[in-house]
Amino acid sequence: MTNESLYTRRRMLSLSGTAAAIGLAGCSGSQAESDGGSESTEEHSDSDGHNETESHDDSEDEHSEEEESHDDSEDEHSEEEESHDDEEEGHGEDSHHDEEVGDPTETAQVNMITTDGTYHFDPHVARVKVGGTVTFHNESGSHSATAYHPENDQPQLVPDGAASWDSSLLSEAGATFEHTFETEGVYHYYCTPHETVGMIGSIIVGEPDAHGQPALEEPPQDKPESVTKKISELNAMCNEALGHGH
Ligand SMILES: [Cu+2]
Repeated sequence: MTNESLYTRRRMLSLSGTAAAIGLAGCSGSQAESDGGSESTEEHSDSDGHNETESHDDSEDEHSEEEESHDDSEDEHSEEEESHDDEEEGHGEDSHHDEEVGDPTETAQVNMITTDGTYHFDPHVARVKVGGTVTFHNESGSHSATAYHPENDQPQLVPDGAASWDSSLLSEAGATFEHTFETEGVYHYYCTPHETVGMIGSIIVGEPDAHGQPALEEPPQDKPESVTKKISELNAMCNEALGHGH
C-alpha cells in the first residue's frame, strides 16, 4: 500500500469522526498518548479490501466507514501518532508532491479539512488564471482562509498590490467562501485557528515569474517554526510548479 492511500484512508476514516477529532488539540505534542494501537488501524483498512481502488472517492465511503469509526476511539491516538511520522518525513512535501498543481484554470476549489489531530487545505497549492475564482469549501471542522496580508495584520506573502481576503471562520460543513484573484503571482494564506499547527496553503495565479514574489522569499522569521517550516514546504511546491511551467 502506498503512503498516499494510507493517508487518504486516514482522512476518510476521520471524516466520519469529526466530532471526536475536533476535541483533539493540534497535530503536535501528543506522542506520549500512543498506546500501540496502530496495528489495528492498518488491519482495519486492509480488511475493507477496497481502499486501493477508491482512494480518490471520499464521499462514497463516508457512510460505510461511519459505523466502524465510532467504536475505535483507541485508533484516534494511533492515527495521530502516525501523522507525526508524516511530518518528520516532510509533511506535505513528500506526500503532496503527488498533488499535480497543473495549469491555471478559471476556477478552483480548496477543501478545508479536519482529520484526527491535523488540519489542512486540500490541495495545498491551487492554481487559477488571472481573474479566476477560488472557492474555499469547509469540509469538516471550523476553519478560515485568510491572506497573509497587512490588512489582516500579517506580513505580506501575496504579490505587491494584491487585494486581501479573509473568509472569517466557516464552521458549518459545506460552507463556502469565494475570492477572485485579479493580480498575477503567488499567494500564501492560513487558517486563523490552525495557523500554528501548519494549516497554510498557497494559490498561484496565472504564470508568474517565481523571482520577485514576496511569498517565495524567506519565511517571516518572527513566526513559530511550525509556520516557517510549512511555508518553506509550500515555497518548494510553488517553485516546482512554476519551474515546470517553462
Ligand atoms: Cu483550520
